[in-house]
Amino acid sequence: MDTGLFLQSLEKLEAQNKDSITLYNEISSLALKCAGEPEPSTSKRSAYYLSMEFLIGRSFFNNLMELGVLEETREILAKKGIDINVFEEIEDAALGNGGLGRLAACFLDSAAGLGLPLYGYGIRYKYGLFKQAIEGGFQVELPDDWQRFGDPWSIRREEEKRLIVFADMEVYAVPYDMPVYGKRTNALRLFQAEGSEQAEKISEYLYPADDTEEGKLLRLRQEYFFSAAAVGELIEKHVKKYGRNFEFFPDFNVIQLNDTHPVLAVAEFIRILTTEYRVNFADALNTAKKTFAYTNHTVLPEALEYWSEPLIRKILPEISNVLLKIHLHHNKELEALGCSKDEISELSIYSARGYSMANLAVYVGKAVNGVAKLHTEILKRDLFKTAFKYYPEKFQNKTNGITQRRWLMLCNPELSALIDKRIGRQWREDISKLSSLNAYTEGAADEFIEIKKEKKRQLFAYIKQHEGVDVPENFLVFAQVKRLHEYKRQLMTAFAILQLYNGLKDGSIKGFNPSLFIFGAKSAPAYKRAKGIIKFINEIAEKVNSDPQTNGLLKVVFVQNYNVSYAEKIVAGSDVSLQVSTAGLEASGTGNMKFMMNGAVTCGTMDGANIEIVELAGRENNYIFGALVDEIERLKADGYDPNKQLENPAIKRAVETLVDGTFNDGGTGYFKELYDSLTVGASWHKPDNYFVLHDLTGFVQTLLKINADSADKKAFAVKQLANTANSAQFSSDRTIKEYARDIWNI
Ligand code: 26Q
Repeated sequence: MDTGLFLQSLEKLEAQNKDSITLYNEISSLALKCAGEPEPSTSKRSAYYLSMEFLIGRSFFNNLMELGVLEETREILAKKGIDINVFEEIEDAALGNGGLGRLAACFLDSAAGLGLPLYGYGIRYKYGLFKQAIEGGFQVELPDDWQRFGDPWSIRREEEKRLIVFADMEVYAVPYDMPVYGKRTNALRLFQAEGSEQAEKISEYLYPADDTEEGKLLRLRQEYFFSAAAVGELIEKHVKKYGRNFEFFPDFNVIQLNDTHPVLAVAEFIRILTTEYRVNFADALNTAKKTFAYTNHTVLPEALEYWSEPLIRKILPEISNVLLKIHLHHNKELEALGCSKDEISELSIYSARGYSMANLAVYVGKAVNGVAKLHTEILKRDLFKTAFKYYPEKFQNKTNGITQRRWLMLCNPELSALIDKRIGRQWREDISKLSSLNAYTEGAADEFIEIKKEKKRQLFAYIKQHEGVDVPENFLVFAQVKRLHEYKRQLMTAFAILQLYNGLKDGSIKGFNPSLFIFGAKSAPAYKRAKGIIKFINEIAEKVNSDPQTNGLLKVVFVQNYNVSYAEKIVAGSDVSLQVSTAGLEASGTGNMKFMMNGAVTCGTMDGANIEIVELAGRENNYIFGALVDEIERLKADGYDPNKQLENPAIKRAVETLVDGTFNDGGTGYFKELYDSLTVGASWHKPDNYFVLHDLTGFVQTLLKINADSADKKAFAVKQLANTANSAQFSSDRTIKEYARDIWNI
């Protein structure tokens, strides 16, 4: 970064009579120019991260911070009478919908921060994840036209566009590079589809509805489009530099598949080698096996991808041929390994359901990793049990992480300053140093309490402005913010709140400290039960917040349009992180890590990375409840009957509000459907498939315990600070170092 030039030019920048969007574009463009272009890799091997999602959030503040000019920019603008916070009006780039996409963004940040050559490849969606409004308690989806603010952080590479060929259409993939700043400048390369109105549809929406044949085709096109563009480009670069010596390709390139969405890259890779360069199939496959690695992010059966053969054949006949060849080759290998018929059919890439992208990824991937210890164990034990039997060497764990630059330094400069004061600034370069803070959890507790108060003030002001809800400063803050899904059990939290409310009303709960529950979540537009849960929470919020008997003690707010920028405020201003998924189902979670780093205690189940969090920060500094994975498995085997739980009057009272007229779902039938899902089962699920009622009582007791413990402000702050002090392990710097060492060899 030419800091001098940037600051000088900024001083001279004419700011009068310009609106904030114009200024945002001018300042960003200036910074981009002074920072210089992304660097081509000088190391032998580079890693490429293929992902359908990159949930980067707002670039402005983060990039200026990474470039080391955020504070000066703030000051120079202040002199011009401009509050830098006006740029908070610039909306996030939400080119992702949740953990997997945010993880990709954290990884890019960490790799750049560590000086490692990692490049992201994805899609430049015209519209990101929908903007959510809550109207009458219901989720309303609005298009996210993020580019209307301009896109000053992207560089269009017209001259590097590539033609992507489908049987029925040809499409240009035009790259846009977003620099990723750190010790080195890497790039996130997003492809935009162009060439015709039809073509443009491919990069129009993130997750188009795929409940119709047309929708499925569009999604298939998206997956192939960016995978083929990425692989085509890497092969072309290799040939230019080293000729057709593809056996050396893996010496220079490693491609990480972020879940199965980019797995068609494998078939495209083999297609190009075999048809365009006349490499024989077996050699091409072998090269692929040394090039690709696969990360699994979920064990939920409904999220495993299958592509029907006719669908692929229709628009990608050559890919279909390649897939079939891989399948046959794989089967032969399995026979040679001595697999039984059943094992072969289980591992089969092709079956009656179509092509299994996961089986393909496990077969071709040189490494297969889960994203937290428990998750990886479950992959080895259940989902990929047989694959693990035959290829145990492929399986690895890489526990997720988050970037401390966005998730601590940027979103919580106050806490960062406290850390500086106690242990010096080295932790900013080497996050492992953060553990020295353990010596100051007592000594710095009072100061921490003041900082938490300040972050709450900031959060509450924002909530007041955006949701119209007033929260007094003394409230203890519980937050559950994440995608809306039944397995994450926002519904269980809703019932728990009702139990607290009932207990406060009838006097059975005494000495309760004022508490706020924050929810933030988007539901997939077609996911009816999730939408019902949003409405239910909003009905509860209205009732609880408007009851003068309790509203000095209990408040509920469902924030609209939860996104990265909202998260930055919520993680810094919360006391208690709610991570209450059914054990075995949350692969890792990363929100849990953000809260931990900002000094919140975890109230959660033994699931995903929660297990590692309490292992490191101490069980005594967190609050664990609920059935363990083994117990869940036993309950399933023994025939769990949720109706038994309803014999408990407190549970019954809370659950019956779904159907007894207490709340109104506006005639949608949502609440009855939720009730049925718990009591008789809905869709293909058993009743209470996620064990909400089973874990509810323990949850309520745990909430009450936390509430009581929080009365000793100092002791509670010590617990919170212990979480911050032990959070270095959850930096994505650590995760990326592990990928670089164990999988990428960069
Ligand atoms: C699958 C088939 C068809 C259409 C869409 C999908 C699909 C899309 C997105 C399936 C899954 C996803 C996203 C998954 C995801 O975000 N998983 C989360 O990944 C995080 C990072 O590893 C973990 O921390 C979370 O636990 C996990 O839920």
